[in-house]
Amino acid sequence: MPSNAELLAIALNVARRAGEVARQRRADGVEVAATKSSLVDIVTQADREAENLIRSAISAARPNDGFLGEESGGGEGTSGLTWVVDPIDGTVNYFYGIPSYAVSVAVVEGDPDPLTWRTLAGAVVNPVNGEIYTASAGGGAHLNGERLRVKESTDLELALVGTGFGYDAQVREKQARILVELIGKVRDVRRIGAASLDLCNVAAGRLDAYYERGLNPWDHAAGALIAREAGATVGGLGDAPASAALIVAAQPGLYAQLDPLIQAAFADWVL
Ligand code: LIP
Repeated sequence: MPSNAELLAIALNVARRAGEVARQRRADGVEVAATKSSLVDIVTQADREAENLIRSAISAARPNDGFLGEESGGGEGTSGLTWVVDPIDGTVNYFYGIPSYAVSVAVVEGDPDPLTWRTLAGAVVNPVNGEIYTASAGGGAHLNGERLRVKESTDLELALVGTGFGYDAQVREKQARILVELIGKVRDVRRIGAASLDLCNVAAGRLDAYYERGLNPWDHAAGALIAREAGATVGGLGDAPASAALIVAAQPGLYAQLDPLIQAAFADWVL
């Protein structure tokens, strides 16, 4: 079994290469290649090209590992490791030219299920501003090589909280109603549009907390490890790990204040 540092080196290499492809294709001009779960859930040719690059490079470096990618789906391996990849997280930002999107590459041990996997390494690369977030299990989290540590705590009413909304209109309406319950209790809210960057912002202290329901595994696989290795508490619905049902990430002291409010707000929304 390779070391976490060796796995991180692979994740970082392929994320940086894919980020350069995404950046260049954006500069060349981007068009919608297809829609997925709804008319606003889009995929571009660059998404597909970036994921193909990542999948091929990982297959060459780690031929027995599994793969789970947003655009090309899954592929079982025999090594017990699976690479969980979002080639362009923040696809709508990318399509509109908003400079907040990232390549997210993580490698997990066990089944590719956020409720049971153990994330070993992850990299999130924003090719627009050159910010490279990395983490390995037990090895800490870094931004461009500088160690990241979250603040110990922030009072709830002073907390800057990130969140996001889904591609289904009825889901967005429910998410908005929950936001109405919370927004008056915190400093303010930010909707950045890429879960991987939201989680990295928590790790970097640029957000005090982040929560969202409806994420795919590839949206949060790397960012959740980066936030956790920076000292954030990361959890899900009730006592479960983060998953599509819910992800909450915050400084430990703030998590204790905010999570009960979030859990109560989601309690009426039966999945
Ligand atoms: C996005 C997430 C974001 C969420 C968006 C979308 P994508 O992922 O990163 O947090 O609010 O609806 O799911 O589709 O850009 O890879």
